[in-house]
Amino acid sequence: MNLPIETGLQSTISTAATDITADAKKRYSAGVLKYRQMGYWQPDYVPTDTDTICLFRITPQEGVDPVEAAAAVAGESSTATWTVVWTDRLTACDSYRAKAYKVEAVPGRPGEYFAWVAYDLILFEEGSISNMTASLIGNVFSFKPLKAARLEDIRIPVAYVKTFQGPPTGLVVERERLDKFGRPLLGATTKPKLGLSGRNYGRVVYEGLKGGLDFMKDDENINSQPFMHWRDRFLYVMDAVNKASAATGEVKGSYLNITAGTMEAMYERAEFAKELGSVIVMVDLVIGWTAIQSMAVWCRKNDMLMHMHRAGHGTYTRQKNHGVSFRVIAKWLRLAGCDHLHTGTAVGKLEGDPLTVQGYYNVCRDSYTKQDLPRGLFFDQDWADLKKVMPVASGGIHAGQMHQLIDLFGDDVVLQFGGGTIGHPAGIQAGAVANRVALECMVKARNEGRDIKNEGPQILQDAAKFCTPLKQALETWKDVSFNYASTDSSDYTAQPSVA
Ligand code: RUB
Repeated sequence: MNLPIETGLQSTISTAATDITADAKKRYSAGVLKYRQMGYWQPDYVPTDTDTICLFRITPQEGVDPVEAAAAVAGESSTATWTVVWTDRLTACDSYRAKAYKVEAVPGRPGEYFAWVAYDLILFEEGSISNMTASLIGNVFSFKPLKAARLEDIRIPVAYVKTFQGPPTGLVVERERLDKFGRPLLGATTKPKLGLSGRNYGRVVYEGLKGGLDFMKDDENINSQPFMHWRDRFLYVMDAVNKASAATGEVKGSYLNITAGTMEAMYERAEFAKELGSVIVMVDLVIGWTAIQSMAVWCRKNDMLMHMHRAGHGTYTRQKNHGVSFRVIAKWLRLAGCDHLHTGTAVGKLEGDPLTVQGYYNVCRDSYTKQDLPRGLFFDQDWADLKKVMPVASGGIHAGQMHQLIDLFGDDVVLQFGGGTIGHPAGIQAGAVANRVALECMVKARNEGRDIKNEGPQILQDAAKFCTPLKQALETWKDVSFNYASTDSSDYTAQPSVA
């Protein structure tokens, strides 16, 4: 019977190969071996162009060898179980096994290690994020020898990228359909989140769009509650969109949240949105990977934009030592197919430091993402011409931060001010005017070569002399900041926070 060859606990990294797969008798006799002995640790392995590479942050339990922990992650996220099984020999197990090939201590984080693991292309079904995630984050995060584990980053091979359709419309075509270029798009989330009747909801949407916003947006938790049936919402919202478009001569939209309890209900809601002439529908991340991919296919067939609200992501993305980084979720979502993706604000009410958040934006908008450790990007990623996702900055932002937002994120972004529109002291339309004027004066100043990062407050004050709504917005929210330490910043650079 097999027994683990090395006995005793280790506290240092021993990276020597302990693979005994060459000796079939030793390797495949019944019993228990260490994962590193079973071939899940291969320090000489060189990943191929078609391998998926994952970087895990692991925190082994006291006394657990980090290399064995890395091998266990590779094993449990691919072919292994806790004991030797002879049925391995009925498969091409040497190539099917994921291989942990590098382990390094995380700088400045005692007890944490980075582990690089490579997966053969054959392990994942084409075009299925559900399948890929069932392996990569299926069992390993509950594994007892690990106190914590986090999937920090992933390199997806072009061969696998090409099995996905990606965003139904993409950033470039979105701009063409909306006929809006050279500036960020502007939006607002209708507030309060819950409770408005259809008619009042429609009034909020009209006011926001008429005042100068490009989009209004349903919130993540508005579906079809007793106070407002979804059909009422869609009817009143589209009435508002059409009236505002006619009044302004601009293409307008409002993200109709089609999230529902079943796929059938979501399709029904999407069809109705299309029938009413909406250019966009919205889903929440909580609907799950398969539902997201199905809705993306529907959107592509029906020339619709798909807005993704990342509702729920903080339950697994926020803590630095456990879960899945949002940069990985963003990569999966680009493959799965969404046109808009909430990616954080850096300056607002919700988690995210500036450089880390910029890393998420790059994942959405790059043709080829380069390794960028200060932004948390560990791998080069070739997107193989997959369409680009429009990132969305949303959550606790207001007109007074316009210079910071444009400086951080550039033009290809939707800036969404919910409370920062609807909470304006002179009303919703005034709130929208304030945001549109702040945006346009800042883009103009930037295009004229001014240093908006530093001169931004003065540029806004100058514009406010001729725009009372902007003046009121700046006065109302001037002291508001969410200056808290970030829970998820890069391991490779000091993070300045932005108030
Ligand atoms: C926006 C709001 C949204 C967040 C979600 O309201 O609360 O649900 O954007 O966060 P407001 P994220 O503009 O009034 O803060 O975009 O980070 O997923």
